[in-house]
Amino acid sequence: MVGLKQEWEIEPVRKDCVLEDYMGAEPRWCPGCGDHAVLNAVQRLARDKQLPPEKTMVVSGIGCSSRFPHYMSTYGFHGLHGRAFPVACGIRSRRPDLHMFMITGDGDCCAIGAGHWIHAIRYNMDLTVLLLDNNIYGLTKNQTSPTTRPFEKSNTNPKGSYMPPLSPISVVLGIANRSFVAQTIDWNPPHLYATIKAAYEHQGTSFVRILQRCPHFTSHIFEPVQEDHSQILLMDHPAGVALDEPMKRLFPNRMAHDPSKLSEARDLAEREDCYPIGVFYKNENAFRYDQTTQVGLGTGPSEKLAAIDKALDRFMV
Ligand SMILES: Cc1ncc(C[n+]2csc(CCOP(=O)(O)OP(=O)(O)O)c2C)c(N)n1
Ligand code: SF4
Ligand SMILES: [Mg+2]
Repeated sequence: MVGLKQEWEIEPVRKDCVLEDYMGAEPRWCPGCGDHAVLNAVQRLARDKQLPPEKTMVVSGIGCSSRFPHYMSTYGFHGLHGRAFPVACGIRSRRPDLHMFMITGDGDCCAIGAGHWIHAIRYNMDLTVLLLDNNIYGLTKNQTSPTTRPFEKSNTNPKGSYMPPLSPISVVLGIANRSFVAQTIDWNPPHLYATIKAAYEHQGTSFVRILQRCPHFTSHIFEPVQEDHSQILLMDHPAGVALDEPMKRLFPNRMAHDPSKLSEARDLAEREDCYPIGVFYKNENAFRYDQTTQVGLGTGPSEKLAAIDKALDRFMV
């Protein structure tokens, strides 16, 4: 079914979709930018899940990462800076039939969009949210973001950032009704793919922070982590990200973490000696606001009029 109005609906002839069916415009990110890897993972997932392109929606704010919808051959909305969450929630509140991805950056989500971020996580609508965190404002050419580490120099802090960085994972774990919180890295395609897949399969708002390389401005930040696998802590649990043997061999630091344990998840999120990757927290039974906003979706014009009349009748004198 395609179209908002019933009389406009057409039924497309279904065929098997290949990767090219999800590829939009030629990506204009810098060579080596981690955004390319995330795009590849989302396109592969869409192909593997055979998501109908006309039923798939990618919403973003503004930033390098937020150019994402242009590069998908699906529906998309490249919105306003910091406003990806309200746009995505608005669409989801009326369209239960869509497969929805939301792309945001550390500036877009954690700075200007922070108010919307908090409430959207609490609404727990069915959205796969990918935060591409390169620790910097990339698009506007090198300004300190809320996740920039102390002493990192940028155009806004030429002598180095003064502030302790905000931990997006700790923030989300602290919000009421959060239901899926994970972290991954853009430079390990199997873990990136498996994390996005687990997020997509979760019913509710799945929040994934992706440590994202920005070779143009912050190459020195994740390059050492890429070289030294011991800086990664692999969270291992049957309810978390599916790990294969090569992944386990690559990352020697592993620990069992049950994603139903919130306080353990919070302790892990606060660790500064390593980057934990995998699922911190998952709750499949959290309240979903979209299930309330979607009530009455099939109501036709005459039924709506009758309902309004009935409501107004209560005020008759
Ligand atoms: C209301 C508003 N304020 C500021 C800007 C300028 N602006 C555009 S993108 C951006 C920061 C992008 O950083 P981030 O979200 O981390 O994305 P990245 O480019 O790093 O992927 C800013 C400040 C804007 N477009 N709109
Ligand atoms: S500036 Fe950084 S984030 Fe933006 S496209 Fe280039 S490498 Fe990617
Ligand atoms: Mg950024």
